[in-house]
Amino acid sequence: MSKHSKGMKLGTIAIHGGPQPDPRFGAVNVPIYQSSTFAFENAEDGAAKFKGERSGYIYTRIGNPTINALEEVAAELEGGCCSVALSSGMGAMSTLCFAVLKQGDHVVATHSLYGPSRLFIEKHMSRYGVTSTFLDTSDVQAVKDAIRPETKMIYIETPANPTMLVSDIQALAQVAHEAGAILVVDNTFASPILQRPLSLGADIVLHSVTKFINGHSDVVGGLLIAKDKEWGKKLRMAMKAVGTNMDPHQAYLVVRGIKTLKIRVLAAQENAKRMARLLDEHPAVEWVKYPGLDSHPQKDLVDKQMDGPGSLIAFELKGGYEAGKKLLDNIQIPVLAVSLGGVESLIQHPASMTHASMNHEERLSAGITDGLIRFSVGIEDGDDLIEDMRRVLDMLV
Ligand code: LCS
Repeated sequence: MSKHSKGMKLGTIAIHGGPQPDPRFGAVNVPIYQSSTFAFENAEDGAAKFKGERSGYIYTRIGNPTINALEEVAAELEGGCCSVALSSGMGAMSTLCFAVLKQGDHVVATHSLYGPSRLFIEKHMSRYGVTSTFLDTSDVQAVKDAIRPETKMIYIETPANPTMLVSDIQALAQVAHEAGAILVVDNTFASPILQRPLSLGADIVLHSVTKFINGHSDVVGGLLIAKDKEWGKKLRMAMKAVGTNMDPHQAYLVVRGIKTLKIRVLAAQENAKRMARLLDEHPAVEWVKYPGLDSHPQKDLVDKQMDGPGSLIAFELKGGYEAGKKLLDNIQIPVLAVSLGGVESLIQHPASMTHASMNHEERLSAGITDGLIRFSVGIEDGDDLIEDMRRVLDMLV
Protein backbone atom coordinates (compact mmCIF):
# COMPACT_ATOMS: atom_id res chain seq x y z
CA MET A 1 0.00 0.00 0.00
CA SER A 2 1.48 3.37 -0.96
CA LYS A 3 1.64 6.12 1.63
CA HIS A 4 -0.70 8.15 -0.60
CA SER A 5 -3.59 5.66 -0.42
CA LYS A 6 -3.43 4.32 3.15
CA GLY A 7 -6.90 4.46 4.69
CA MET A 8 -8.27 6.39 1.69
CA LYS A 9 -11.44 6.02 -0.36
CA LEU A 10 -11.70 4.00 -3.59
CA GLY A 11 -11.12 6.91 -6.00
CA THR A 12 -7.81 7.66 -4.28
CA ILE A 13 -6.74 4.01 -3.97
CA ALA A 14 -7.38 3.52 -7.71
CA ILE A 15 -4.81 6.23 -8.47
CA HIS A 16 -2.25 5.85 -5.66
CA GLY A 17 -2.68 2.21 -4.58
CA GLY A 18 0.01 -0.45 -4.81
CA PRO A 19 3.77 0.18 -4.78
CA GLN A 20 3.67 3.70 -6.22
CA PRO A 21 5.85 5.63 -6.92
CA ASP A 22 8.15 2.86 -8.11
CA PRO A 23 10.76 2.38 -5.36
CA ARG A 24 13.80 2.23 -7.68
CA PHE A 25 13.84 5.60 -9.49
CA GLY A 26 10.59 7.13 -8.24
CA ALA A 27 8.77 6.61 -11.56
CA VAL A 28 5.22 7.85 -11.01
CA ASN A 29 3.86 5.05 -13.21
CA VAL A 30 4.84 1.45 -12.64
CA PRO A 31 7.60 0.46 -15.10
CA ILE A 32 7.02 -2.50 -17.40
CA TYR A 33 9.43 -5.16 -16.12
CA GLN A 34 9.35 -7.14 -19.37
CA SER A 35 11.64 -9.89 -18.15
CA SER A 36 10.85 -13.57 -17.83
CA THR A 37 13.53 -14.16 -15.20
CA PHE A 38 15.39 -12.30 -12.41
CA ALA A 39 19.08 -12.59 -11.49
CA PHE A 40 20.12 -13.85 -8.06
CA GLU A 41 22.91 -12.07 -6.20
CA ASN A 42 24.69 -15.37 -5.62
CA ALA A 43 23.95 -19.08 -5.24
CA GLU A 44 22.90 -18.69 -1.62
CA ASP A 45 20.45 -15.90 -2.58
CA GLY A 46 18.83 -18.10 -5.26
CA ALA A 47 18.45 -21.00 -2.85
CA ALA A 48 16.95 -18.75 -0.14
CA LYS A 49 14.43 -17.26 -2.60
CA PHE A 50 13.38 -20.68 -3.83
CA LYS A 51 12.93 -21.85 -0.24
CA GLY A 52 10.74 -18.80 0.43
CA GLU A 53 13.14 -17.63 3.15
CA ARG A 54 13.92 -14.41 1.25
CA SER A 55 11.50 -12.26 -0.68
CA GLY A 56 12.25 -11.15 -4.23
CA TYR A 57 11.45 -12.08 -7.77
CA ILE A 58 12.51 -15.36 -9.41
CA TYR A 59 10.55 -15.98 -12.60
CA THR A 60 7.57 -14.14 -14.12
CA ARG A 61 5.15 -17.10 -13.99
CA ILE A 62 5.62 -16.98 -10.21
CA GLY A 63 5.72 -13.20 -9.75
CA ASN A 64 6.80 -9.96 -11.43
CA PRO A 65 6.99 -6.35 -10.12
CA THR A 66 4.59 -4.91 -12.74
CA ILE A 67 2.06 -7.69 -12.21
CA ASN A 68 2.51 -7.32 -8.47
CA ALA A 69 1.64 -3.61 -8.69
CA LEU A 70 -1.71 -4.57 -10.22
CA GLU A 71 -2.27 -7.31 -7.63
CA GLU A 72 -1.67 -4.87 -4.78
CA VAL A 73 -4.00 -2.16 -6.03
CA ALA A 74 -6.71 -4.75 -6.81
CA ALA A 75 -6.47 -6.23 -3.31
CA GLU A 76 -6.76 -2.72 -1.81
CA LEU A 77 -9.79 -1.86 -3.94
CA GLU A 78 -11.63 -5.06 -3.00
CA GLY A 79 -10.51 -4.94 0.64
CA GLY A 80 -8.72 -8.30 0.38
CA CYS A 81 -5.42 -9.48 1.79
CA CYS A 82 -3.91 -10.41 -1.54
CA SER A 83 -4.62 -11.19 -5.13
CA VAL A 84 -3.32 -12.93 -8.23
CA ALA A 85 -3.55 -11.52 -11.75
CA LEU A 86 -4.38 -14.01 -14.49
CA SER A 87 -4.22 -14.16 -18.27
CA SER A 88 -8.02 -13.82 -18.63
CA GLY A 89 -11.26 -14.06 -16.67
CA MET A 90 -11.47 -17.70 -17.74
CA GLY A 91 -7.86 -18.12 -16.56
CA ALA A 92 -9.11 -16.85 -13.19
CA MET A 93 -12.03 -19.29 -13.32
CA SER A 94 -9.86 -22.33 -14.11
CA THR A 95 -7.21 -21.33 -11.54
CA LEU A 96 -9.93 -20.93 -8.92
CA CYS A 97 -11.37 -24.37 -9.66
CA PHE A 98 -7.94 -26.03 -9.53
CA ALA A 99 -7.22 -24.28 -6.21
CA VAL A 100 -10.54 -25.07 -4.51
CA LEU A 101 -11.92 -28.34 -5.92
CA LYS A 102 -10.98 -31.99 -5.97
CA GLN A 103 -12.62 -35.20 -7.11
CA GLY A 104 -15.95 -35.80 -5.36
CA ASP A 105 -16.61 -32.13 -4.54
CA HIS A 106 -19.85 -30.34 -5.37
CA VAL A 107 -20.46 -26.75 -6.53
CA VAL A 108 -23.66 -24.72 -6.24
CA ALA A 109 -23.75 -21.86 -8.76
CA THR A 110 -26.00 -19.21 -10.28
CA HIS A 111 -27.88 -20.61 -13.31
CA SER A 112 -27.34 -17.42 -15.26
CA LEU A 113 -23.53 -17.18 -15.41
CA TYR A 114 -21.34 -16.03 -18.29
CA GLY A 115 -21.84 -19.03 -20.65
CA PRO A 116 -18.23 -20.34 -20.66
CA SER A 117 -17.98 -20.01 -16.82
CA ARG A 118 -20.97 -22.34 -16.48
CA LEU A 119 -19.57 -24.60 -19.19
CA PHE A 120 -16.24 -24.83 -17.35
CA ILE A 121 -17.82 -26.05 -14.12
CA GLU A 122 -20.55 -28.17 -15.70
CA LYS A 123 -18.75 -29.80 -18.62
CA HIS A 124 -15.02 -29.61 -17.85
CA MET A 125 -14.79 -29.98 -14.04
CA SER A 126 -17.26 -32.89 -14.28
CA ARG A 127 -14.52 -34.85 -16.12
CA TYR A 128 -12.48 -34.59 -12.91
CA GLY A 129 -15.34 -35.90 -10.75
CA VAL A 130 -16.76 -32.54 -9.64
CA THR A 131 -20.57 -32.30 -9.62
CA SER A 132 -22.59 -29.10 -9.81
CA THR A 133 -26.06 -27.66 -9.31
CA PHE A 134 -27.11 -24.51 -11.17
CA LEU A 135 -30.05 -22.58 -9.79
CA ASP A 136 -31.58 -19.21 -9.05
CA THR A 137 -29.20 -18.03 -6.31
CA SER A 138 -31.43 -15.05 -5.50
CA ASP A 139 -33.50 -17.72 -3.70
CA VAL A 140 -31.45 -18.30 -0.53
CA GLN A 141 -33.65 -21.21 0.61
CA ALA A 142 -33.16 -22.97 -2.75
CA VAL A 143 -29.38 -22.63 -2.31
CA LYS A 144 -29.63 -24.07 1.24
CA ASP A 145 -31.66 -26.99 -0.11
CA ALA A 146 -29.07 -27.68 -2.81
CA ILE A 147 -26.18 -27.95 -0.32
CA ARG A 148 -24.75 -31.47 0.10
CA PRO A 149 -22.15 -32.75 2.56
CA GLU A 150 -19.59 -32.57 -0.27
CA THR A 151 -20.42 -28.98 -1.32
CA LYS A 152 -17.15 -27.00 -1.34
CA MET A 153 -18.04 -23.81 -3.18
CA ILE A 154 -21.01 -21.55 -3.80
CA TYR A 155 -20.21 -19.56 -6.95
CA ILE A 156 -22.31 -16.55 -7.86
CA GLU A 157 -22.33 -13.72 -10.36
CA THR A 158 -24.17 -10.72 -9.00
CA PRO A 159 -25.47 -8.93 -10.97
CA ALA A 160 -25.47 -11.97 -13.24
CA ASN A 161 -24.59 -12.08 -16.91
CA PRO A 162 -26.87 -11.35 -18.78
CA THR A 163 -30.07 -11.51 -16.72
CA MET A 164 -29.06 -8.90 -14.10
CA LEU A 165 -30.23 -11.33 -11.38
CA VAL A 166 -28.98 -10.12 -8.00
CA SER A 167 -28.08 -12.55 -5.20
CA ASP A 168 -27.69 -11.81 -1.48
CA ILE A 169 -23.93 -12.00 -0.80
CA GLN A 170 -24.22 -11.74 2.99
CA ALA A 171 -26.90 -14.45 3.28
CA LEU A 172 -25.10 -16.80 0.89
CA ALA A 173 -21.78 -16.33 2.72
CA GLN A 174 -23.55 -17.53 5.85
CA VAL A 175 -25.07 -20.52 4.03
CA ALA A 176 -21.64 -21.42 2.62
CA HIS A 177 -19.81 -21.11 5.93
CA GLU A 178 -22.41 -23.12 7.85
CA ALA A 179 -21.89 -25.89 5.29
CA GLY A 180 -18.08 -25.71 5.55
CA ALA A 181 -17.89 -24.30 2.02
CA ILE A 182 -16.65 -20.99 0.59
CA LEU A 183 -18.49 -18.24 -1.26
CA VAL A 184 -16.89 -16.94 -4.45
CA VAL A 185 -18.38 -13.86 -6.12
CA ASP A 186 -17.76 -12.86 -9.73
CA ASN A 187 -17.81 -9.07 -9.24
CA THR A 188 -17.18 -8.25 -12.91
CA PHE A 189 -20.52 -6.48 -13.53
CA ALA A 190 -20.37 -4.21 -10.47
CA SER A 191 -16.62 -3.59 -10.07
CA PRO A 192 -15.31 -2.70 -6.59
CA ILE A 193 -16.60 0.84 -7.08
CA LEU A 194 -20.20 -0.40 -6.71
CA GLN A 195 -19.86 -3.60 -4.67
CA ARG A 196 -17.25 -5.12 -2.35
CA PRO A 197 -18.21 -8.76 -1.71
CA LEU A 198 -15.37 -9.52 0.73
CA SER A 199 -16.77 -6.94 3.16
CA LEU A 200 -20.12 -8.81 2.97
CA GLY A 201 -18.58 -12.16 3.90
CA ALA A 202 -17.41 -13.64 0.58
CA ASP A 203 -14.08 -15.50 0.62
CA ILE A 204 -12.81 -14.86 -2.90
CA VAL A 205 -13.70 -12.32 -5.61
CA LEU A 206 -13.20 -13.00 -9.31
CA HIS A 207 -12.95 -10.42 -12.08
CA SER A 208 -12.78 -10.51 -15.79
CA VAL A 209 -10.33 -7.58 -15.88
CA THR A 210 -11.18 -7.35 -19.57
CA LYS A 211 -14.29 -5.42 -18.52
CA PHE A 212 -14.58 -2.40 -16.15
CA ILE A 213 -11.26 -2.90 -14.32
CA ASN A 214 -9.23 -2.26 -17.46
CA GLY A 215 -12.06 -0.45 -19.18
CA HIS A 216 -10.67 0.28 -22.63
CA SER A 217 -11.41 -2.95 -24.53
CA ASP A 218 -7.71 -3.42 -25.27
CA VAL A 219 -6.71 -6.08 -22.73
CA VAL A 220 -7.96 -9.54 -21.79
CA GLY A 221 -7.19 -10.39 -18.16
CA GLY A 222 -8.45 -11.78 -14.88
CA LEU A 223 -8.05 -11.32 -11.15
CA LEU A 224 -8.70 -13.40 -8.05
CA ILE A 225 -8.74 -11.53 -4.75
CA ALA A 226 -8.72 -13.45 -1.47
CA LYS A 227 -9.95 -12.31 1.90
CA ASP A 228 -7.34 -14.25 3.84
CA LYS A 229 -3.72 -15.31 3.35
CA GLU A 230 -4.50 -19.05 3.32
CA TRP A 231 -6.66 -18.72 0.20
CA GLY A 232 -4.23 -16.19 -1.26
CA LYS A 233 -1.44 -18.79 -1.04
CA LYS A 234 -3.57 -21.56 -2.53
CA LEU A 235 -4.60 -19.36 -5.46
CA ARG A 236 -0.97 -18.41 -6.19
CA MET A 237 0.12 -22.04 -6.02
CA ALA A 238 -2.63 -23.00 -8.48
CA MET A 239 -1.66 -20.13 -10.79
CA LYS A 240 1.98 -21.26 -10.76
CA ALA A 241 0.98 -24.84 -11.48
CA VAL A 242 -1.54 -24.11 -14.23
CA GLY A 243 0.52 -21.30 -15.78
CA THR A 244 -2.36 -18.86 -16.06
CA ASN A 245 -0.29 -15.80 -15.05
CA MET A 246 -0.75 -12.38 -16.59
CA ASP A 247 1.96 -10.76 -18.73
CA PRO A 248 3.78 -7.61 -17.45
CA HIS A 249 2.72 -5.46 -20.39
CA GLN A 250 -0.89 -6.52 -19.89
CA ALA A 251 -0.59 -5.66 -16.17
CA TYR A 252 0.84 -2.21 -16.95
CA LEU A 253 -2.15 -1.37 -19.14
CA VAL A 254 -4.58 -2.56 -16.47
CA VAL A 255 -2.89 -0.46 -13.74
CA ARG A 256 -3.25 2.50 -16.12
CA GLY A 257 -6.92 1.68 -16.75
CA ILE A 258 -7.68 1.38 -13.03
CA LYS A 259 -6.67 5.00 -12.42
CA THR A 260 -9.93 6.13 -14.09
CA LEU A 261 -12.07 3.23 -12.80
CA LYS A 262 -14.23 5.35 -10.54
CA ILE A 263 -15.03 8.14 -12.98
CA ARG A 264 -15.65 5.63 -15.80
CA VAL A 265 -18.00 3.47 -13.72
CA LEU A 266 -19.94 6.47 -12.43
CA ALA A 267 -20.19 8.19 -15.83
CA ALA A 268 -21.41 5.00 -17.52
CA GLN A 269 -23.92 4.49 -14.71
CA GLU A 270 -25.39 7.98 -15.26
CA ASN A 271 -25.89 7.22 -18.96
CA ALA A 272 -27.35 3.78 -18.13
CA LYS A 273 -29.91 5.26 -15.72
CA ARG A 274 -31.18 7.52 -18.52
CA MET A 275 -31.12 4.68 -21.04
CA ALA A 276 -33.04 2.33 -18.74
CA ARG A 277 -35.75 4.99 -18.23
CA LEU A 278 -36.10 5.47 -21.99
CA LEU A 279 -36.37 1.72 -22.61
CA ASP A 280 -38.79 1.29 -19.71
CA GLU A 281 -41.16 3.95 -21.06
CA HIS A 282 -40.95 3.15 -24.77
CA PRO A 283 -43.87 1.27 -26.38
CA ALA A 284 -41.54 -0.89 -28.53
CA VAL A 285 -40.03 -2.49 -25.42
CA GLU A 286 -41.55 -5.58 -23.74
CA TRP A 287 -39.47 -5.55 -20.54
CA VAL A 288 -36.26 -4.09 -19.05
CA LYS A 289 -34.06 -5.53 -16.29
CA TYR A 290 -31.83 -2.91 -14.72
CA PRO A 291 -30.90 -2.83 -11.02
CA GLY A 292 -31.68 0.90 -10.92
CA LEU A 293 -35.34 0.50 -11.87
CA ASP A 294 -38.02 0.00 -9.19
CA SER A 295 -39.29 -2.91 -11.31
CA HIS A 296 -36.06 -4.91 -10.74
CA PRO A 297 -37.08 -8.06 -8.80
CA GLN A 298 -34.33 -7.60 -6.18
CA LYS A 299 -34.42 -3.80 -5.94
CA ASP A 300 -34.28 -3.75 -2.11
CA LEU A 301 -31.25 -6.01 -2.15
CA VAL A 302 -29.59 -3.83 -4.81
CA ASP A 303 -30.00 -0.82 -2.53
CA LYS A 304 -28.64 -2.80 0.43
CA GLN A 305 -25.52 -4.37 -1.03
CA MET A 306 -24.56 -2.15 -3.97
CA ASP A 307 -23.48 1.49 -4.11
CA GLY A 308 -25.17 1.93 -7.48
CA PRO A 309 -26.94 -0.07 -10.20
CA GLY A 310 -24.09 -0.02 -12.76
CA SER A 311 -24.30 0.27 -16.51
CA LEU A 312 -25.49 -3.11 -17.83
CA ILE A 313 -29.08 -3.36 -19.06
CA ALA A 314 -31.01 -6.41 -20.30
CA PHE A 315 -34.16 -5.84 -22.33
CA GLU A 316 -36.45 -7.46 -24.84
CA LEU A 317 -38.44 -5.78 -27.59
CA LYS A 318 -42.12 -6.50 -28.22
CA GLY A 319 -41.17 -8.06 -31.56
CA GLY A 320 -38.73 -10.54 -29.86
CA TYR A 321 -35.55 -11.62 -31.66
CA GLU A 322 -36.62 -10.35 -35.11
CA ALA A 323 -37.14 -6.83 -33.73
CA GLY A 324 -33.89 -7.22 -31.74
CA LYS A 325 -31.98 -7.98 -34.95
CA LYS A 326 -33.36 -4.78 -36.51
CA LEU A 327 -32.23 -2.83 -33.46
CA LEU A 328 -28.73 -4.33 -33.54
CA ASP A 329 -28.40 -3.64 -37.27
CA ASN A 330 -29.68 -0.05 -37.12
CA ILE A 331 -28.28 1.42 -33.92
CA GLN A 332 -25.32 3.63 -34.75
CA ILE A 333 -23.24 4.43 -31.67
CA PRO A 334 -23.09 1.18 -29.65
CA VAL A 335 -20.72 -1.30 -31.24
CA LEU A 336 -22.28 -4.68 -32.05
CA ALA A 337 -19.77 -6.79 -30.14
CA VAL A 338 -19.50 -9.05 -27.11
CA SER A 339 -17.67 -7.96 -23.94
CA LEU A 340 -18.76 -5.11 -21.69
CA GLY A 341 -17.48 -2.46 -19.31
CA GLY A 342 -15.42 -0.52 -21.87
CA VAL A 343 -15.58 3.23 -22.46
CA GLU A 344 -17.61 2.52 -25.61
CA SER A 345 -21.19 1.23 -25.57
CA LEU A 346 -21.39 -2.40 -26.63
CA ILE A 347 -24.57 -4.25 -27.54
CA GLN A 348 -25.10 -7.95 -28.21
CA HIS A 349 -27.55 -10.87 -28.35
CA PRO A 350 -26.67 -13.44 -25.62
CA ALA A 351 -28.71 -16.41 -26.99
CA SER A 352 -26.69 -16.45 -30.23
CA MET A 353 -23.43 -15.01 -28.86
CA THR A 354 -22.12 -15.03 -25.24
CA HIS A 355 -24.52 -17.75 -24.05
CA ALA A 356 -24.64 -19.88 -27.21
CA SER A 357 -22.68 -22.58 -25.29
CA MET A 358 -25.81 -23.29 -23.20
CA ASN A 359 -28.65 -25.21 -24.82
CA HIS A 360 -32.06 -23.61 -25.36
CA GLU A 361 -33.64 -25.25 -22.31
CA GLU A 362 -30.76 -24.27 -20.00
CA ARG A 363 -30.97 -20.71 -21.27
CA LEU A 364 -34.72 -20.44 -20.75
CA SER A 365 -34.55 -21.90 -17.23
CA ALA A 366 -31.86 -19.30 -16.44
CA GLY A 367 -34.06 -16.46 -17.76
CA ILE A 368 -32.06 -15.93 -20.98
CA THR A 369 -34.90 -15.57 -23.47
CA ASP A 370 -34.32 -15.69 -27.24
CA GLY A 371 -35.10 -12.00 -27.58
CA LEU A 372 -32.93 -10.72 -24.71
CA ILE A 373 -30.56 -7.92 -25.76
CA ARG A 374 -27.66 -6.98 -23.47
CA PHE A 375 -26.52 -3.37 -23.54
CA SER A 376 -23.28 -2.26 -21.85
CA VAL A 377 -23.73 1.50 -21.75
CA GLY A 378 -20.50 3.43 -22.26
CA ILE A 379 -19.32 6.91 -21.38
CA GLU A 380 -20.14 8.65 -24.69
CA ASP A 381 -22.26 11.79 -24.46
CA GLY A 382 -25.54 10.64 -22.92
CA ASP A 383 -27.65 12.86 -25.22
CA ASP A 384 -26.20 11.16 -28.31
CA LEU A 385 -26.81 7.67 -26.90
CA ILE A 386 -30.41 8.48 -26.01
CA GLU A 387 -31.11 10.13 -29.37
CA ASP A 388 -29.68 7.13 -31.24
CA MET A 389 -31.72 4.60 -29.24
CA ARG A 390 -34.93 6.63 -29.46
CA ARG A 391 -34.61 6.85 -33.25
CA VAL A 392 -34.33 3.06 -33.62
CA LEU A 393 -37.06 2.26 -31.07
CA ASP A 394 -39.44 4.67 -32.83
CA MET A 395 -38.80 2.78 -36.09
CA LEU A 396 -39.93 -0.43 -34.43
CA VAL A 397 -43.30 0.67 -33.07
N1 LCS B 1 -17.04 -13.48 -15.79
C1 LCS B 1 -17.95 -12.68 -16.39
C2 LCS B 1 -19.10 -12.13 -15.59
C3 LCS B 1 -17.82 -12.38 -17.73
O1 LCS B 1 -18.72 -11.57 -18.28
C4 LCS B 1 -16.73 -12.93 -18.47
C5 LCS B 1 -16.56 -12.64 -19.91
C6 LCS B 1 -15.83 -13.77 -17.82
C7 LCS B 1 -16.01 -14.02 -16.47
C8 LCS B 1 -14.65 -14.37 -18.53
O2 LCS B 1 -13.70 -13.39 -18.74
P1 LCS B 1 -12.65 -13.31 -19.96
O3 LCS B 1 -11.90 -14.59 -19.99
O4 LCS B 1 -13.43 -13.11 -21.22
O5 LCS B 1 -11.78 -12.17 -19.60
N2 LCS B 1 -17.68 -12.08 -20.51
C9 LCS B 1 -17.86 -11.80 -21.75
C10 LCS B 1 -19.07 -11.31 -22.27
O6 LCS B 1 -20.12 -11.15 -21.64
N3 LCS B 1 -18.92 -11.06 -23.55
O7 LCS B 1 -17.67 -11.43 -24.00
C11 LCS B 1 -16.90 -11.91 -22.87
